[in-house]
Amino acid sequence: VAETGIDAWLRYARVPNCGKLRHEVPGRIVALNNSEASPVYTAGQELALGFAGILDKDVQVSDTSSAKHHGSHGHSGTLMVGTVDQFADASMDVDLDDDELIADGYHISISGSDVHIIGENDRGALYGAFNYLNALAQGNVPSESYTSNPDAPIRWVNHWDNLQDGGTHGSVERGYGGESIFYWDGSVREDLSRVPQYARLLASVGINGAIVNNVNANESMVEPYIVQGLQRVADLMRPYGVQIGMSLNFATPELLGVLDTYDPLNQSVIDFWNQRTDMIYEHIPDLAGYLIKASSEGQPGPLAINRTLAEGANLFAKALQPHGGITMFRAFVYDSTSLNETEDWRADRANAAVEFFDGLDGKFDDNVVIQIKYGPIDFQVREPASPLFAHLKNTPSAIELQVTQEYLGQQDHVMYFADLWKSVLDFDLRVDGEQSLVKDIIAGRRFNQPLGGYAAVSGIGLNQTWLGSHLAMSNLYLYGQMAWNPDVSSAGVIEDWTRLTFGFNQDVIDTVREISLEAWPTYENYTGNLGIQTLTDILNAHYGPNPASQDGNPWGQWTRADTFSIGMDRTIENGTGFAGQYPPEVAQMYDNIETTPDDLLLWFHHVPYTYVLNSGETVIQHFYNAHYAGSENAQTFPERWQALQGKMDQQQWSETMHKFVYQAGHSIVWRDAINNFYYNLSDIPDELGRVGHH
Ligand code: GCW
Repeated sequence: VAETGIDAWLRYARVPNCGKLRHEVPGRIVALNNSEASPVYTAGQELALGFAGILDKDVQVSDTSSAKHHGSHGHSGTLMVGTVDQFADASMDVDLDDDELIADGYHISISGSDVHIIGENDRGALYGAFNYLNALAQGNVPSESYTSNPDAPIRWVNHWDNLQDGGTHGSVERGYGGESIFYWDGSVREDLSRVPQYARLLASVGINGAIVNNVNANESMVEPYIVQGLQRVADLMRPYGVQIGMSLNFATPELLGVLDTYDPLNQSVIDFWNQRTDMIYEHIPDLAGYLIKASSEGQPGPLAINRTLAEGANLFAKALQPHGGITMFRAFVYDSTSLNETEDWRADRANAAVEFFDGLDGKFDDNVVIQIKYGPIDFQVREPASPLFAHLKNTPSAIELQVTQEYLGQQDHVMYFADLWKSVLDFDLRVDGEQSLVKDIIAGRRFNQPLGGYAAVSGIGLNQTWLGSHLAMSNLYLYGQMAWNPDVSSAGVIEDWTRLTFGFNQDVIDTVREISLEAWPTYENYTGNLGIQTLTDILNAHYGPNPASQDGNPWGQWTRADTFSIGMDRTIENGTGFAGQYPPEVAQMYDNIETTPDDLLLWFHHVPYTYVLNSGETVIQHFYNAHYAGSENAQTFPERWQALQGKMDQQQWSETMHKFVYQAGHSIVWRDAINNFYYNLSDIPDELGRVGHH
């Protein structure tokens, strides 16, 4: 089947108990908006598609005109979907059971055989329909009314897609699922058929925005021929409630040759951005906003011309303000050229974000949101929560996650991000001595911000699996679920996803859940332990073991490994001072080696290889043991997967099997490369005789 995977978790495959369920769902669907661009219309179509696939039940969708005449259709009932206002306009009772709806939220009201899916807005109605279908596709007909509201207003994906890449192809930076679905040969594709399929997946898990080009942005993005192409993208996503936004290059006016400056305080620069923004909104009236990477990794920005990051961000915010757009301004600001590891013990890239944003809290316009990577470095296998979340009390913030597995096996190693993301979202930063969970800060609850939320680098491409791996799609599903409700259970989400994607076989569900929950600790074990970071090649591919590449360059992802000792001393007195960027209680915990958890020991402290951990092992012995344990576990994946043959789609099974066999082998390469590297450096053999000589 050539298309296996395209529908991902939205296959609407027939459920085993469809004969029974068919009679428990309404026999009639009414969508209270018949405009094809409306998510409510989409909801009606989607419900009909779902009933046909899941239940083998053909149901026509009718619209508002017939809504009033519903009433007694015997036991067959009516499923009606629309917004609160549309229900009222159709003279229907809007019974929310006293629950409150916020933007994008929905209430599903079940009374007898009638079902009302009531969205606070059009998008909310569509989310309610998808939620109802999610239950059906897992063999359950919802029998009680319920309400669901999103935890945070911003739930976006980011695309690092390039207009072109040397040749004609639109490539995806850190993408492992093929070419861009948006671009080709320096322009927007003619054939955008994958775009609505993708938007459908996004909508089904509550994602409401998509930045459609790389943060390392091309200045052509604001040229009319690109904007016209993006209008087509926006038109295809709008029926799914996904608003598009764009990344911009800070130096655009200069790079396009229109002006000889990009100074955010210069009136011609301000006029340039106002005019381009007005032009963009003529084509895309619901543009979500802009995403800006500035003054980082060689990208132009305000710092080079002595303007502040706030002045830079506000330039775009002011242009967007009349249109209701948002500026997402990235906190990933650091100088990748001047850090010197050997000469400066206190130099530390991890310090950059808090230092660069120092004094700026409250200086941003109301429609600026600071987008912060989950950790202070860069999507490593384990990082402490970025301390910047604790510093922005008067500025909304969003967390930046990666669905694409840049440092985490690039879709060739299995990964399931739930517990990694929770390790940051659930972390208590103790701002002002009070509970300050990262998830509460970004949702706007902790500091009373109207904006905030989630962004994830998606990485999908033209590959029929989207991400280059069937299992990797669980992370896109998970991302939407967690941005909607960060308290979802890691195990529950993967079970749902597996049922929806692979079917009802209990062995399949159990094995996918078990392997997925083991994936992160397994990978951490054979790549980088104790907070030393993912010991991958950081100079180029970010793939495969290369511990030597971390040190001796200005990128600042250092381990400071020598013949006796290892780790970044980030303590306050003797080290880089990074620990001191946290509020006092957390700073104290990390500053003190006794209270630093083992899994972040080398993130915060520089110790001899013989240092004894809380676990009782030495650092070096932990390295050896963990690498063996991780690799050993990865080597169980192929045989555990083997047992599922015939219990799920054959193509998906075999493509996944291929990945597991590869991973099992590559985990041995990782194990031996890392263990030998540290043995050669330290000359301390493995107590169990596996590494070095006795
Ligand atoms: O870690 C780096 C990635 C770059 C990326 C950058 C960023 C888009 O390796 O590929 O650039 O982070 O997040 O800006």
